[in-house]
Amino acid sequence: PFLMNVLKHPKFMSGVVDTYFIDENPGLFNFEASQNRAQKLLYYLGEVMVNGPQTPLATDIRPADIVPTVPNVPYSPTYPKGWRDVLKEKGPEGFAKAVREHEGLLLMDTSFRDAHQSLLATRVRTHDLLKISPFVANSSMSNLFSLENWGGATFDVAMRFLHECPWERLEEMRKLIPNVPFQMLLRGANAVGYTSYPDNVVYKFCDLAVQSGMDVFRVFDSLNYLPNMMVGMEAVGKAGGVIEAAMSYSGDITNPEKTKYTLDYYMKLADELVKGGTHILGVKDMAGLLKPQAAKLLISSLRDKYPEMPIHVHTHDTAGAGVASMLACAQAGADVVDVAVDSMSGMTSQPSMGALVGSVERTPLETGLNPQDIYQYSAYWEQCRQLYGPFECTVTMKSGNSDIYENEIPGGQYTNLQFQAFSLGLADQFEEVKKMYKEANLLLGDIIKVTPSSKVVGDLAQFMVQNKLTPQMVHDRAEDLSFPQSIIEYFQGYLGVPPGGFPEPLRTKILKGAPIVEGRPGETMEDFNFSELKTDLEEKHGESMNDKDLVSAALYPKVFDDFCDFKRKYGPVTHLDTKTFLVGPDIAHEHNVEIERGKTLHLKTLAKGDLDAMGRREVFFELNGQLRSVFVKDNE
Ligand code: 3PY
Ligand code: ZN
Repeated sequence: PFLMNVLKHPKFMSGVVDTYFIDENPGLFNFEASQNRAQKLLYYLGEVMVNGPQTPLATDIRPADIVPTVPNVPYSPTYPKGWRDVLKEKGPEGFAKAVREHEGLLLMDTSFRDAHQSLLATRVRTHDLLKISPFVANSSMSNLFSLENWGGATFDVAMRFLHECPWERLEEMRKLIPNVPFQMLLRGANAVGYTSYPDNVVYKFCDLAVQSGMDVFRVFDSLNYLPNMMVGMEAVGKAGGVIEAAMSYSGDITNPEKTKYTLDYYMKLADELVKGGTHILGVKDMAGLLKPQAAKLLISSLRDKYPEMPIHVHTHDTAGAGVASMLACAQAGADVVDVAVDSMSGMTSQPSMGALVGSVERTPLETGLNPQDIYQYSAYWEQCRQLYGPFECTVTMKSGNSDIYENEIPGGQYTNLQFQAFSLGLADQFEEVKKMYKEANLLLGDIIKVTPSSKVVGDLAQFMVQNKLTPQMVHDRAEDLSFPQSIIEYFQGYLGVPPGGFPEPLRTKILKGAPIVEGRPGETMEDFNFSELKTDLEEKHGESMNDKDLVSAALYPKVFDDFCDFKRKYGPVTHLDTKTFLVGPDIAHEHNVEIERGKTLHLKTLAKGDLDAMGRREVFFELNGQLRSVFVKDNE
């Protein structure tokens, strides 16, 4: 095989080789690696065929037999200029200024992140994202303010369930979309995790994210706790990214009975974020509570006070008022609002791109997005979505739900809680959990609810339903109940401090003398030791680890270890098409797997053998015309 590689090498064929030829072309030795990778993939496919899906499926719907049609884009040697060109030319401050000066309404498309986090359990794979990426770069989608494509739950889910590297996803998308800014969701001092990390982890994460192609960072904290937000903001700023500090919206500023999260509260918080150096002011309405009237009041007040500050608003369409609210924001002076492409919009996702674009057509707020492009883009996503039937929220969710105005459950969590209850056959229990969610929130101090604080509220609500506890009983019996760990940690101060502080005497009763973290949790944490981690990981996995691997491991130690073990065993499963990845190939099915550019495996699945004396089955394939087989232990 080495000789074959040499003979096919273009430089060798052209005759211009000297004695350094081999040294300069280490790729000549790649034949072993690729054969190895092919064999590992066969082993993966065999495993799925013998023992079933290797990633847990949530519904009975099978992935559709469909190859989503990628819309054609006219070939052009250059990309249309987009907002990323402005960012590269002018830097974050100049970019913010240009956004503010722009006349029409700008849109962020969440289809690559929040939309599928909300509707498909964050399961959309790099494979399907990359296919539609050239269309985003070359169509009128290139006029988007940004494409939200990273952060939030995607980092964790990519490794844990999709067995792919989140950094590679980002870098691959960047290669295909050089002109549209990428945006991510950063959970402040929690980075892309569920708890506080030492500051140097957050700094390194942001630095590497910018190096890998990230542009705009929406920084929030799940309690709107300013010191936590500041760490994220500083880390982004230092890395050279665009800081979008976002206030998480709760309550209803137009309701005089709601006295905690008032217009005054948000104006003061905005002041701190502006003083703290944000480039863009974000309003993050994670539960879809920002009704049009409140949107008008909040955004126009911010607009008046900060005439030069770009304002970017995020919402979820859970109740069904998303388009109306985003329109109200735009009319009140927001520069950018969030939408998801039509077929990935609505319900707990973002409001519809096509609906909003249509609503402002031929007005001064015109978006620059061509409806014809939206239809094609949406058609791709509609087909793609069929591949993810096993994670489809519409198995249980059939419509919008305005009860979020009462319970304030964030979009992504609403889907999860409903799913959990329905899949346990406890549809009625969902109604109970929602009611208790409201009570749990009040017990915890009427807090901001978004990852990870929303998990604390959800855990307490479920705990109360399971143990048939009323709020009064929680108060009375707090010292004797064994609360879920998340609740104890919240009261210990591991997430930071909620507005108005922790409720007493409940805190003292629940903690029973457990230690308390004062102030910002990261402040008292020792720097994370990356060089020690490197040595440990390299020893454990027998391969060299780069900085991105180290950050993945610092954020998610166990998930990262499992990811490495999986990759070593099964190879680059990210190259498999989604149906094959999830449920394996059918017998006689033929397909191509491009394991690297220009290197394609032609695979045909032939047969699955009988159980042998050792409890194994032999699975037969044709790989590039040659018969191959793997033995897989049957776990039945
Ligand atoms: C996340 O933190 O992942 C969110 O989407 C919060 O809204
Ligand atoms: Zn969201």
